[in-house]
Amino acid sequence: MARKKIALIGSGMIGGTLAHIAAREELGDVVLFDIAEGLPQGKGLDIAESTPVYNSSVDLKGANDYEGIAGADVCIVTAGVPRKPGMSRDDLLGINLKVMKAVGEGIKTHAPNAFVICITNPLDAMVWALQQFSGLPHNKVVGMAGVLDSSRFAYFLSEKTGVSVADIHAWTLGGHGDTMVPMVRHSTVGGLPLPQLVAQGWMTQEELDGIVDRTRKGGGEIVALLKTGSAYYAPAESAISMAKSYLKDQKRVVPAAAYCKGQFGVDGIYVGVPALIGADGVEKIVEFDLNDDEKGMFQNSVDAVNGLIDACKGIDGSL
Ligand code: TXD
Repeated sequence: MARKKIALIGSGMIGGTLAHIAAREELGDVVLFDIAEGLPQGKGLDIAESTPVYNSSVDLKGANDYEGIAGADVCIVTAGVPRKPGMSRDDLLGINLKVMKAVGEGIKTHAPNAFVICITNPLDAMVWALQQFSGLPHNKVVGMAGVLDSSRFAYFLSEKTGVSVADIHAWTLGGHGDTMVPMVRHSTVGGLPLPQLVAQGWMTQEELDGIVDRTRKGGGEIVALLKTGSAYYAPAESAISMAKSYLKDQKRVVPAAAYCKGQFGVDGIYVGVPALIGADGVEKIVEFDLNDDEKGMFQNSVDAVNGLIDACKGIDGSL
C-alpha cells in the first residue's frame, strides 16, 4: 500500500510541530505548505534530516504552490495569524477569512478527496467558511478545538486529584471561545463523574469551578506567557489524534467542530460536539443528554458562533 500523504497548510508553529509528530509517528509523507518562501522547505528539510535517527521512512517536502498538496489524504489547516496578548480569537476573523478563501480554493482544486482538519481561529467560523470555499462534503471537513480544550481540562483535573491523565475522561463542547461548555456531569476521573468527586471530598465545588474557568481561558493563559503567539504543542497533538482516527479508521469519538444537521438542536453550522471519526470522516455525532443548565450554556455558545458566521457573510458576499 502506498504511503499516505499529509498536507500541512500553514507551516508556522503548529504546522512545524504537526510535521514533526507526523514524521515521528510515520503517518505518511508530509508536505508543508506556506506563503512564506523557504519556511516550509527549511522545516521540511530539518525534520527529514532527523528521520534516520528514529528510522522513520517518510518524505518531507516544502511548497509555496498548491500543486504541492496534490492528492493529499489529509489536509491540516493552520494558515493565518495567531493571537497576540490582548487579542481575542474573534479579532482574527477579517484576516483569516481571506486566508480560508485561498486555502479552500487550493484544496478544492488539488486535494478534493482529502479529510480536512481546520485549526485556524476563530475556529468554528473558519471551519464553516473553509467548507463553503472548498465545497468538500461536510463530513470531510472538521475543526479541531475540543480535543485541545478537553485535554487542558483533563490535565488540570489530573494535577488537582493526582489521578493519571490516562484515567481521566474530560469533555468540552460548544464553540472554541470563552463560551465553550466544559461538561462537568459527563467528565470522569477514575470513572467517577465530577459532581461525585466533589461529593466524595476529592476537591471542593469552588476548586472545580476554578478548573472549569481555567479551562475556558486556557488558550489565553498560554498567549499571556508566550507573548509572541499562541499554543502549539497541545494543538498539534490534538489534530494528529484526529488525523490518525481518520487514516487508521479508529472510529474514536472526540469533541470536534462538526457540521450539525439538527443534532443538539443545531442546524447548518459547525460547533464542538462528540464526533465519531473514521474512514468516512465524521461518521456520526454522539448526542449527550443535556440538562437545562447545559442546554443554556450550549445555546449561548451557538449564538456566539452564529454571530461570527454573520460577520463572515458581511465581509465576503460570496458566503
Ligand atoms: O484549538 C485551536 N483550534 C487553536 C487554534 C489553538 C491554538 C492556535 N490556533 C490558531 O491556529 C491560531 O489562532 C492561528 O489562527 C492558527 C495557527 O497558529 P500558529 O501558532 O501555527 O501560527 P503561525 O506560527 O503564525 O503560523 C501561521 C502560518 C505562518 O507561517 C504564515 O506564513 C502562514 O500561516 N500563512 C499562510 N499560509 C498559507 N496561505 C496563506 N494565505 C497564509 N497566510 C499566512
